[in-house]
Parts: sequence; C-alpha cells; structure tokens
Amino acid sequence: MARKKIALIGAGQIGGTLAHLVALKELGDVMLFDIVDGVPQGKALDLAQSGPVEGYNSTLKGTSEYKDIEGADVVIVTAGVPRKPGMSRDDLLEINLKVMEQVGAGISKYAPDAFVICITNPLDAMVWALQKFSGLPAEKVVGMAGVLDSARFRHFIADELNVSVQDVTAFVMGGHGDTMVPLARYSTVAGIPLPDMVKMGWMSKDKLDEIIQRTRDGGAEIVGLLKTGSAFYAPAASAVEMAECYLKDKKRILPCAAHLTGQFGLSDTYVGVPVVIGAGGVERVVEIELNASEKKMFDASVASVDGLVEACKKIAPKL
Ligand code: TXD
Repeated sequence: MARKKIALIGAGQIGGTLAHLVALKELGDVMLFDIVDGVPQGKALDLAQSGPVEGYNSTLKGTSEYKDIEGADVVIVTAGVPRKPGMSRDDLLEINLKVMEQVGAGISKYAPDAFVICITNPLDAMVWALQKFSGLPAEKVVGMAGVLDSARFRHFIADELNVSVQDVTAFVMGGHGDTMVPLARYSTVAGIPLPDMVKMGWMSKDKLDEIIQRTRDGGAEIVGLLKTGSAFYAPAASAVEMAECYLKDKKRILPCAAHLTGQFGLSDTYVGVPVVIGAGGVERVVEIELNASEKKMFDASVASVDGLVEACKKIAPKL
C-alpha cells in the first residue's frame, strides 16, 4: 500500500512540530510548504536526518511551490501571521484572509480530494473562509481548536485530582477564544460527570470554576509565558489526532470547528461542536442538548464568530 501524503501549509512553530509528529507516528510522507524559501526545506532536511535515529521511514520534503502538494491526502494549514503590537484584530483578519485565499486556491488546484484541517487564527472565521475559497466539500474542511481546548481542560482536571489524564474526558464547544464554552456536565473522570466529582468532595465548585476560566485563557497563559509566539506542541498534537482519525477511519468523536447546516439552529456557520471523524471527513455532528445557561454561553460564542465572519465578508465581498 502506498504511503499517505500529508501536506503542511506553513512551516512555522506548529508546522515543524506537525511534521515531526507525523513522521514519528509514520502517518505518511510529509510535504512542508512555506512562502519563506529555505525554511520548509531546512526543517524537512533536519527532520529527515532524525529519521535514522528515531527509526521512522516517512519521507520529508520542503517546498515553496504549490504543485508539490499534489495528491495530498491530508492538508494541515497553519499559514498566516500572528497579531503583532499595534495591529488591530481587523488588520490581522485582512492579512490572514488573503493567506486563506492563496492557500484555498492551491488546495483546490492540487489537492481537491484532501481532508483539510485549518489551525490559523482567528480560527472559526479562517476555516469558514478557507472552505469557501477552496470550494472543497464542507465535510472535508474542519478547524482545530476544540481538541486543544479540551486537552487543556483535561490536563488541569487530572492535575488537580491527581489522576491519569487518560481517565479524564472533557467537552469544549463554541468558538475558539475567550467565549469558548467548556461543558462541565459533559466532562467526566472515569465516566463520572465533573459536577458529581464536586458533590463527592474531590474538588470544590470554586476550583472547578477556576479551571474552566483557566481553560478559556489557556492560549493567553502560554503567550504570556513565551513572550514571543504562541503554543505549538499541544496544537500540533491535537491536529495530528484529527488527521489520524481521518486516515484510519477511526470514527472518534472530537470537538472540531465544523460546518453546520441546521444543527444547533445554525446554518453556514463554522463553530466548535462534537463530530464523528472518519474516512468521510466529518461524518456526523453530535447534537447534544444544552441547558439554558449553556445555551446562553454557546449563543454568545456563536455571535462573536458571526461578527468575525461578517468582517470577512466586508473585506472579501466574493465570500
Ligand atoms: O487552536 C488553535 N487553532 C490555535 C491557533 C492554537 C495555537 C496557535 N494558533 C494559530 O496557528 C496561530 O495564531 C497562527 O495563526 C497559526 C500558526 O501558529 P505558529 O505558531 O505555527 O505560527 P508561525 O510560527 O508564525 O508560523 C506561521 C507560518 C510562518 O512560517 C509563515 O512564513 C507562514 O506561516 N506563512 C505562509 N505560508 C504559506 N503561505 C502564506 N501566504 C504564508 N504567510 C505566512
């Protein structure tokens, strides 16, 4: 069986880590793409040279030409610029929207059958635009945020309770950002919902609320520590998990920014919801029931995503 091909658009912090993880897990051969000539080539060569030590057989190459992503089975997009001091949210939106236009054209021309995972911020608006620019079926274009946000939630809970992260599941919905909705009721320790853990005296309600807030601020906490750049190890691991589900038809249920067509009362919106990921891409949206306060938080989160999408439409009227 021929190896799968994984194209990584953007060879920065996350792109390089993605390449390493894909090779370590032998998910396929890697084509690392960036507009900065030399960086994807240099990172790919460095990673290829760790192959003999690690014992992986993936082939890693770097390029600055879209034709080299031809036939990719999976494309993971991290291309874009980060927000710099003095740059407004709209400035960032405008720049990264142009990047999505280029990337969408490249994917549409050379990898129209790929499963595409977008990571670039502002995530929910960028994945929405990338799907439109690429013209790929919406079930084949998803955004990565929920897996990362719930991994942060899981880590904090496991750390607090001194239990294995493997036994903690967590659910985070909504847009990626301050308005994300961590759902305690649907998050569990060995199947026991978190509110029950509070009742059992394992954790105070205040501590749980503090962890929920820390999860919401998870990205900013890391930016604050690193000072330059944002998180990249956990974001890369999260996207690789999504890619693996698709390539191995695992049908796992993961929170992803997915295209909604009526679910949760929303249409033509990308927002974080639980979905089944398998060989068909997003095979099903899991429409869980939200209580009144959860619904209020989710609606507020959707409204902030809508605001970004409206701003995109103003910048690029053809969307
Ligand atoms: O949960 C999530 N979705 C996120 C999102 C979690 C963490 C970080 N998140 C966002 O991912 C972050 O705000 C950025 O928008 C992306 C990528 O983060 P990374 O840390 O990898 O950024 P880098 O190191 O700046 O890498 C971006 C690369 C860089 O090498 C640029 O040269 C390249 O993108 N770039 C391009 N590549 C291809 N084509 C174009 N047009 C282009 N423009 C810049």
